[in-house]
Amino acid sequence: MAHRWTNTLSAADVTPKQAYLNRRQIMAGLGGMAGLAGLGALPGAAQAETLEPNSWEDVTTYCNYYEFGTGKGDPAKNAGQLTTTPWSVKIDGLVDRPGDYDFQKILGEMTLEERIYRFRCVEAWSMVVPWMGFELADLLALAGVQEGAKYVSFETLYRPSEMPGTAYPVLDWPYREGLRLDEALHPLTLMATGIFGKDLPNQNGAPLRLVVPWKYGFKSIKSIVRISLTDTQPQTSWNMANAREYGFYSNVNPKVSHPRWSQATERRLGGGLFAGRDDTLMFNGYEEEVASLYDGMDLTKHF
Ligand SMILES: Nc1nc2c(c(=O)[nH]1)N[C@H]1C(S)=C(S)[C@@H](COP(=O)(O)O)O[C@H]1N2
Ligand SMILES: [Mo]
Repeated sequence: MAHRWTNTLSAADVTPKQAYLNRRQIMAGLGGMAGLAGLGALPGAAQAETLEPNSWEDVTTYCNYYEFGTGKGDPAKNAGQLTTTPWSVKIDGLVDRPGDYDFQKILGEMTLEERIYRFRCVEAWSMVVPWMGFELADLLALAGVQEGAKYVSFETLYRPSEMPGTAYPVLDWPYREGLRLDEALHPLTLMATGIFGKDLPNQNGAPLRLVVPWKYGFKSIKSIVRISLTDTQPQTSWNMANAREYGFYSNVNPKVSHPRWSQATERRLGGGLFAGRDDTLMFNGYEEEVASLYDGMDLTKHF
């Protein structure tokens, strides 16, 4: 019987892990020639070949989740108090079946195999994370995307009683993000529900958060309670806070510098003292998969 969560793609088809590893290996090979000159590059290159996931410790203690404070260690300290059951996600706007979707029920109907694994890296500190989750496209299919929809907007829970960071106006709460519909429907776009085969820790965005592997980390909105299909480009928290520094698209693009720093290289978190900086890859290494989404667009304007 066809299950509505059945993924027609096998993990091998959709997980660019293999392709990603190959690409990194090639990069390491190329870099290795020049890199041998500098001793510091050696451990970095060896690491790139295996691309081991970061440790549970790295992933769960070095976080960005401003609702729990702006320090990287704050979410791990403060997010424990967040209540994540029951959890419902309102899906509204240009959909056939708007409503409040019970997240635990949705998850209960999925087999473990349907919650596939993916990897990602994130902006200035980059991490390799074995995610569990399902395609955002699957969730949107439940609600039935209507003809005129062009964008998807997302909102995080706003619950001041459990979110001490929201007492400060660092961002205009609730946290908001958005994607163009074709980006949202891309099979790489993940609704993450777990890491390392376990449910998501609160600090990483329990019970469900977005992961867009070719974009900067801030697009990966956590603890989602609302998804709206719209025909106009949604507002996003970081763009609202500082439009000059944070655009709607937020694609990883080493050629476009952040106004205050270069983005041409990255250092993997947890790589150790001697880990060199790797060249940041266009679209975070997923160029082959996603570049066509931006054909004809000037990515220095649409950053
Ligand atoms: N609701 C919410 N989502 C958020 C953030 C946030 O502050 N609030 N920070 C973003 C940023 S800047 C990053 S880099 C990633 C970090 O995800 P991680 O802590 O799981 O590595 O979450 C993103 N999602
Ligand atoms: Mo970030």
